[in-house]
Amino acid sequence: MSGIFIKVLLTIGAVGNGGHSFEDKLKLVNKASQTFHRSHGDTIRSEWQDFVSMVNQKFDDMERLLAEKDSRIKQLEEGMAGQRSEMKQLKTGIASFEKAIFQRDQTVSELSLKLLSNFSENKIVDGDRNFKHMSDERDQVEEKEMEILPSPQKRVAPSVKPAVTFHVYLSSNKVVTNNNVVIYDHEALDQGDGYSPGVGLYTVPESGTYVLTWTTLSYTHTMFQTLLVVNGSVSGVSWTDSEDITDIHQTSATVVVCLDQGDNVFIRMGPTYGHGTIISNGGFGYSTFSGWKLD
Ligand SMILES: [Ca+2]
Repeated sequence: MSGIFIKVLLTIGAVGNGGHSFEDKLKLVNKASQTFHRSHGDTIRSEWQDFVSMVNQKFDDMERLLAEKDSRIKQLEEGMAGQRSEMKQLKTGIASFEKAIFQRDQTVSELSLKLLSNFSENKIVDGDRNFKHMSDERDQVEEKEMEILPSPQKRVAPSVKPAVTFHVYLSSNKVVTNNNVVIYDHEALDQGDGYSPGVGLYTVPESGTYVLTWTTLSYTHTMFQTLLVVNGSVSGVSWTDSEDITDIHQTSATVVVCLDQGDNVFIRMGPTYGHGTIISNGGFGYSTFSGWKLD
């Protein structure tokens, strides 16, 4: 409507026509307004009615939309209420199911215990019968094996050759001096018959790698060296020292050496000081010489 009115004003020249007083302009505007209303009154009413109709339509549409929204919200609320109810029922169902599982587990445990108990009781009773059954089966298998064999053969355990080894010791204390051969006079073990207790010499019965070890105890205020001699050469050395104290000291030495059959091995004294007494008895300990062949 205002667009049409301005168009009328522009048409009659009331606006923008310089040179007129304010009263003249006001008169011109009133005149233009009257002219406008006379010529456009029906148009304004029609446009106003259209406008009112449009607004009413908008209100109707909004009310309808609101009603639809309300209906939708109500449906959603009802749906949520239904879901809450279903969830509650499900929780109740799960609780019942868990209780049933727990009861079943208890039953299974009780049955397992009973079964285990019965099995333990019957095991002893059935033991002899089972053993007899197994024994009968084994006898049948052996009888079949015997039938397969061309002639009865006696099973003989393979003979085990004793390992070459020796272990000898002094049967009592021994006073020694430099370079004396230590004659271990008691043979505890001599598989291979290599050791001669009369002279203290070990003659290697078989070629191979040997572990040789000797243990010596020195009397108080005594110290000495003991030597492992192989074919006249020193192959091992041990030092036993209790010279400065009133104790008995024990030392051991170990040598691994490759030996040929017939080699000569013995223990000989090196430098010896003090009493020169080798201790060997059950009260303190035995001085020993041992060896064994590695397969
Ligand atoms: Ca011997």
